Amino acid sequence: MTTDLLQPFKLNDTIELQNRILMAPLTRCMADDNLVPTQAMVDYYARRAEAGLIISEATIIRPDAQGYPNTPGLFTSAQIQGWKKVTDAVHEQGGKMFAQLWHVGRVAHPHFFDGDVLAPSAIGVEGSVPRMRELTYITPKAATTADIKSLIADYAKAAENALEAGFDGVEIHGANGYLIDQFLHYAANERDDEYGQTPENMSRFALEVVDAVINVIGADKTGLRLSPGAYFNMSEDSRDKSVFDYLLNELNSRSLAYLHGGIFDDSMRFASLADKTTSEYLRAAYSGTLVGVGSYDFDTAKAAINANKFDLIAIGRPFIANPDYISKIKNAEEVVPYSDEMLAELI
Ligand code: FNR
Ligand code: 8K6
Repeated sequence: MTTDLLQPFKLNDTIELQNRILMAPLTRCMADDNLVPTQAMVDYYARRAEAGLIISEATIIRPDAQGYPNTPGLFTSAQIQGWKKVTDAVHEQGGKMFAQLWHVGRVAHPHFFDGDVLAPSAIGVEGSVPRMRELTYITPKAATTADIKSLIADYAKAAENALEAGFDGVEIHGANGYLIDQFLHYAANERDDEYGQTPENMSRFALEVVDAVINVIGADKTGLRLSPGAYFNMSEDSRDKSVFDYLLNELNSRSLAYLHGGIFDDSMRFASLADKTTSEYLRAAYSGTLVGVGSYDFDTAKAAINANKFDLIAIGRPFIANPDYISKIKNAEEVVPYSDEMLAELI
């Protein structure tokens, strides 16, 4: 029997999705200067409510989490109220939406806030903030144990704020070279305390964030994104797989809503993952619901799900180009190809 991606999917006892096609988290840098979602963002997300689940663009948990201009937040009451308008509009159209909780760690820039740039270790990245080339990245401060405790508490607070803002749950952004991922990779983590050096220690921050969020909103409302194939602002290290092996084994006992791979092209194979693709590696190591992503279209996603490579598909760029992506799939209409110029406005 073949799986129909357009039929409902039960994520768990509390959440049922209207189909298996998720809108991937997509940073658009369009919040107002107080990092509050705008009416244009309300309309943009509402137009995509036919997705099985919308995952919001990455949303910062506190001021020092920011590394790009006008990325929305979830730490002030104005931001919570702004997101409430978005989630109300999505719910009115019959959709569901999770907030992606974000801290960029060492790719934060003090241009955006007062205070230190925090990271696992004082190892900077080359380069500068995209589209703001004058903002060169600085060497971060290695987070103290007290900093780490406050970061964990702020992820939990942001999760609580997300529910207050009407989200159906959250996706913890543990991927793409940002804070949580920095702890998980040897290239960014040279700590010699209980957060570094061994797979168990390097997984500790990720697991403490996951457990703190679960504690506040429940595992059924908590998803996690991971990108074991290090590729963005990070270099590959053959020891990284042992960290993810440990982490995924621990996650197997957490009953998360889902685990989501983070990758732009899921046909890429990683030497550090025993030559597997992101989804192949995650499928083998993780026993819960897996979301695949990365340069899929409807047909390739359907084939992958029917081959049991993952359970749900997240679609990113095609959703930028096609607000009515799901209708087009249902009606077998042609999908408009994505191009980078489309990032200039929200359609
Ligand atoms: C992204 N991606 C991304 N990922 C994430 O976890 N949080 C984010 O905020 C963003 N932002 C973002 C912005 C833009 C403009 C792009 C193109 C991508 C990655 C995205 O979620 C997805 O993994 C990739 O786009 C691959 O999927 P598609 O586009 O091939 O379906
Ligand atoms: C100031 C105008 C802003 C216009 C939108 C910009 C979108 C920027 C996207 C940044 C993205 C982050 C995620 C990405 C990973 C890329 C990896 C190769």
